[in-house]
Amino acid sequence: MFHIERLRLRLVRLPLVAFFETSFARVYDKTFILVTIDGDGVEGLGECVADVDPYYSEETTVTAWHVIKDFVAPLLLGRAFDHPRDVFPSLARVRGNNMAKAAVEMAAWDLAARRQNVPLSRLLGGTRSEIASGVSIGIQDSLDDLAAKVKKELDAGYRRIKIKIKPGWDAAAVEMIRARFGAIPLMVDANAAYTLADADRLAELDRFGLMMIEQPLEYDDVRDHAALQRRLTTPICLDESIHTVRAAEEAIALEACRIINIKPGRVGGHRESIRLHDLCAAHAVPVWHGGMLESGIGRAHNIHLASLPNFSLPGDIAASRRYFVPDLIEPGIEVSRDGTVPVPTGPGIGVTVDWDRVKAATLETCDVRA
Ligand code: OSB
Ligand code: MG
Repeated sequence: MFHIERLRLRLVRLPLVAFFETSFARVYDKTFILVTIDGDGVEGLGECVADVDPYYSEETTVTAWHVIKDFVAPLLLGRAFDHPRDVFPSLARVRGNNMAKAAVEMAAWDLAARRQNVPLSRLLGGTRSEIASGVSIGIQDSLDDLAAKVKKELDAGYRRIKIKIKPGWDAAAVEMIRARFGAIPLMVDANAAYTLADADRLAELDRFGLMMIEQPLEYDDVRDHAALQRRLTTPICLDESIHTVRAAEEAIALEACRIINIKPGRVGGHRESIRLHDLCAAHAVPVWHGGMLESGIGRAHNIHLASLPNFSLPGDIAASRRYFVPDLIEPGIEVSRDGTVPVPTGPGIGVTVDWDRVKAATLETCDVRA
């Protein structure tokens, strides 16, 4: 049992070590909301993955701030919960806004785990002591730049390479990687940059033996992905389209994908991620953990969640140094030479926050009490 007594929101901005480009935007820094929950003399932390612009999903830092402060907080403050799995259902009156809900819900899981003095992975039902790590490489200015990035990440030990693609930066990039690096575990992510009219062009990727193609079509589509999957031998993995467990049920029933990427922010937090994980396991659909350029705080949450058994493919959970130097946690997340990350064993998310760095990166703060 734990109480939610105070919620603190901080708007934090961190410069990225290198720009990150997807089919929808190039970004140089990361601005996000850090959520702290106080209760019973313990503190829980959550990171909101909404960006400043509504290009990956509808939510932004401004909408999430508003929804947390004015709608989520009043439903939770002053209440006691037996278990953090009860937090998400108590927010049912608020439609959607999963990233806003997830940041608070995940902070509640961290708080509950700290109260019990156990690692978050234990409370979530994790079974592994380390997770397999892959990298997501953004669109580059040239194929030579891309080749240099791929080489660097393979040398660092990462277990699979994902590259971002879009029309005009797809088959040639994959062909170059296959020519220079051979049969490495390789996949692509289009972030919804194509339509079903591009099916022939996407089928040209089949000859490269990719592990999967992630979210080729519209961000909220299931039906066209099912039609596309019937025309591809490469497995489709859905990311953006899986915004609820129900959407995953539909996608699996329609055979719109063979793999699913789980991001807790996209589905409303840890409870919904576990339900999605279990649904996929029951249908023999492998899952892997996605990433949203999180700081070490959100990244730590992701590591604990990815310790569940059906996370059978390497995820987008890489070392802190690929994103932020310094990170908000000390030490940062490290990846071993064999491409794994240990699951922290301390209470809660099990990482140490450098509050001076948080303070220096904070643009705005807001406290909400019962
Ligand atoms: O589609 O997985 C995505 C980053 C921002 C928004 C969407 C995505 C991504 C990534 C980066 O691929 C994954 C990471 O390294 O955090
Ligand atoms: Mg993606």
